[in-house]
Amino acid sequence: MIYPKIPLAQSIIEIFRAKGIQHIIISPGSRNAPLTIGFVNNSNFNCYSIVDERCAAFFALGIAQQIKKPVAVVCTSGSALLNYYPAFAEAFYSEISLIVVSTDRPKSKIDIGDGQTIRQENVYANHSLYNANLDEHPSFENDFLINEAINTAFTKKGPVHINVPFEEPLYETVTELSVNPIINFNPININSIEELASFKNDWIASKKKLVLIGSLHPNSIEQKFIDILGNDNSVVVMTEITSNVHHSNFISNIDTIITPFSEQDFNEFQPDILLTFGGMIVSKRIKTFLRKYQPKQHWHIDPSRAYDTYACLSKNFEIEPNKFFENFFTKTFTTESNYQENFLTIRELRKKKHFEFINKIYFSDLKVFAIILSKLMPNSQLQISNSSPIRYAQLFSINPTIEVFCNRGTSGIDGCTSTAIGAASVSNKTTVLITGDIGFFYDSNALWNNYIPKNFKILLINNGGGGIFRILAGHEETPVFNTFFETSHCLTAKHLAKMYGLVYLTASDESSIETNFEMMLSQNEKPVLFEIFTPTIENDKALLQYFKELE
Ligand SMILES: Cc1ncc(C[n+]2csc(CCOP(=O)(O)OP(=O)(O)O)c2C)c(N)n1
Repeated sequence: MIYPKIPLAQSIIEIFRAKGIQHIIISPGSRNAPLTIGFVNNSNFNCYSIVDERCAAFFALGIAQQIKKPVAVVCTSGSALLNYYPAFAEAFYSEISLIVVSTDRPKSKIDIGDGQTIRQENVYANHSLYNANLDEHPSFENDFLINEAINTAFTKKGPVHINVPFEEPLYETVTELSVNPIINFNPININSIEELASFKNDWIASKKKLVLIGSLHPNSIEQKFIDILGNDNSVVVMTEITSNVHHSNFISNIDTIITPFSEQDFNEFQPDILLTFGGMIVSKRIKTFLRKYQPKQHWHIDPSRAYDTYACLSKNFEIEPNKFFENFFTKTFTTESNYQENFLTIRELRKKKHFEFINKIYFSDLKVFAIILSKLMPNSQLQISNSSPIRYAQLFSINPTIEVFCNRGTSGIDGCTSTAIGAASVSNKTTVLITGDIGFFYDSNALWNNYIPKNFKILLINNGGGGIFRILAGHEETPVFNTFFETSHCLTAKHLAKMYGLVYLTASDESSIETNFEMMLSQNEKPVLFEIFTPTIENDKALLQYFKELE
């Protein structure tokens, strides 16, 4: 085996190995050479080379999102590690474990005019779950910090930072280890189940309970608990597309249901108890509603943290949802109520109006989403970009065997493609990314990647700019709007597809989508980029009319 000569680099590699960190995404540089050499020459690790650190970190995030274990990124000193920050923040808010290993010069070389040198220690302090600022000399303390960083990434779910100073020479190797670092594993803290009796009583007594489920990994919630919630007439369950939870009595198209609500409907809908779990909520309308019509109690279930999103958080159960339900639903009970029934009646009404509208609406973003979402193959993985793509997608029901993901931690447009490629690289399912044009062109370096699976497919909805800004209030058709908000353009992805060796398909009407969608699905020898052009100035009108005609 080949090891780097520097003992600190050896320690890092040995601790990572012992803790089962498997995927290492490396961006090129000299300062990180000891780690690059060590990781690449060690068969315990899958190493990936990605030049652009922003893309590399989002790619890592995509892998971690799928394998639900920490993934490491390794870079050189200087501005390199600042490019990890967007993904670092996304990991923090999406609760995905990312280990950033930045390499550095020794302390004595900082701020003395050396090149590629910045103040690296604690650089992610605002969003980091743990900062291990190592010392260049091998020590127990270094080992302890590395262990703590990795243990934190495993147990707390989120990003951690290890900053590693190396002195030159950096490229020397040895064949025997000169260190035997300490390895310790944190005992996992299982939070004791609190006395739930009083909460159970409130739950049973309440006739209007709203359960709102944010983003969750597929199969997170046991079916028996889904059934209990879905079959309780006093419970309305609203899910987001990223929750990956399905039941015939759940309401999955939140905006479609509540946008036409009158004052009276909102009053009837106002819950006594709001129970939430899962990650960030996309629907602005449900947030606005709950902030205005607050429940008497808001309980959130999450082992790591709870946001007071509706300014009425009364209880955070610091426990996994399944464990909570196991202890909560200990015996069967019924609460007389027609809360759920009322909303299922509304849902049926909306469904009818929805289909009437979708069938007659002209070619537009809305129509395209209706077509493509209905055509996605079962058991595939769907990655969706920010921001209007995820909002459009929420208006439709999709096949429950399709797993859905979106970077909603910070809702950035800066790494959706990279994340999707990372996720696809470790998934045995066909992965489809649906993205807008600005998000796609922003992250086009994502395609500078040798690990894109052959069955990866990008559906690029090119509406000539940031279509979301046409939908938002405040839109006025002025040059200022076009230049500074919409950032309108005439770019296409044709040449990018050619440059990166992707099969390129286009469509600009329903029939060309029909033909080329089949081509896209049958192409499994190369990744496909299917660019669908929609009419820039018609899109928002179609959507606004949709919400009007739901009533
Ligand atoms: C890194 C980052 N910069 C800016 C934004 C603000 N923003 C949100 S959506 C959007 C435009 C997205 O346009 P596009 O990808 O074409 O999707 P469309 O809205 O047209 O469907 C921008 C600039 C953001 N979310 N993230």
